[in-house]
Amino acid sequence: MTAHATARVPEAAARALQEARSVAVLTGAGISAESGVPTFRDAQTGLWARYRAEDLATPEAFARDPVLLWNWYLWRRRLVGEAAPNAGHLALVELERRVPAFTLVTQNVDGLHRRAGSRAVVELHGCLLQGRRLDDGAVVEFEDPPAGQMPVCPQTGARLRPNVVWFGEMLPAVAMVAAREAAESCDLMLVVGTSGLVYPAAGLPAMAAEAGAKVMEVNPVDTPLTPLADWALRGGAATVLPALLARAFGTASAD
Ligand code: BV8
Repeated sequence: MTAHATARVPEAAARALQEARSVAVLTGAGISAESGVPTFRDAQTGLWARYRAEDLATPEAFARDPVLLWNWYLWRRRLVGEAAPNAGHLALVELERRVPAFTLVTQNVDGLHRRAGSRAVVELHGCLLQGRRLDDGAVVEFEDPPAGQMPVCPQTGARLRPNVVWFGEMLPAVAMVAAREAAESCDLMLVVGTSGLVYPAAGLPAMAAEAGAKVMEVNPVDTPLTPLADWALRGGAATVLPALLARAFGTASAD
């Protein structure tokens, strides 16, 4: 039975976090919303409003129109470049310091968890700050190209694709193994800011629950994952996560 709570964090939820020896966190685009990075399903605004993200984030779309795809990713890179980690990202950095075993599995490609200072980060869907060489698959950092040009590898000049996982593509095996291990070995899985629609990432909370973990969801609204949760903390991550840590560890809350 899921205990719903608004910004007030139930004592039992705080105690579960305080007593957890191994915590796995699964984050989605919602944790970056309060950094000004639109969520995956709200991102299509302005000139991108006429496209569905699911239709753009595919190998077919890139093959059909690499210029359009790169313009979409360069626009998102600029959004992310102007964004800063928020109190929700920072609360997870604090949590990592307090828990003996901690893994942060993210579906996000914005790099904000690493910028916040999280260390044990598993980027299931890659990172849009990196490119991948089309000829040999090597992953490289690159500067935004001059307007109207496509990014190329600064070392070899090879054409690049964004280093992200598109729909219909396999997730990086190493990342998926690490994510599964974290889900199956944790006492508590925190599910933050995800609509729970994209697999295999959305299957991780069920894996954790089946392995005996407690599940705690942080989201303003119910999702398909809510029935799995022992606690559903209703609110924005930048408010709820600091409040949760304050109740569990007595740290300074965002309030
Ligand atoms: C795979 C990178 C094996 C790119 C992303 C048919 C053919 C092929 C595949 C499939 C198919 N049918 C189903 C599939 C599987 C498919 C899938 O799941 N599709 C869905 C749409 C049904 N999955 C795949 O294709 C995966 N690969 O399965 O390979 C395979 C291979 C071939 C054939 C079959 C199987 C690859 C999936 C990876 C796709 N790449 N991103 C890019 O970003 O450009 S996924 C994309 O969605 C992002 O990574 C995003 O993170 C992710 C999930 O979305 P969310 O993070 O949850 O974001 P969303 O906007 O949806 O929700 C935000 C949430 O935050 C909301 O709940 C909101 O309430 C909440 N929120 C808002 N504000 C706040 C908040 N929460 C807290 N605080 C706030 N302030």
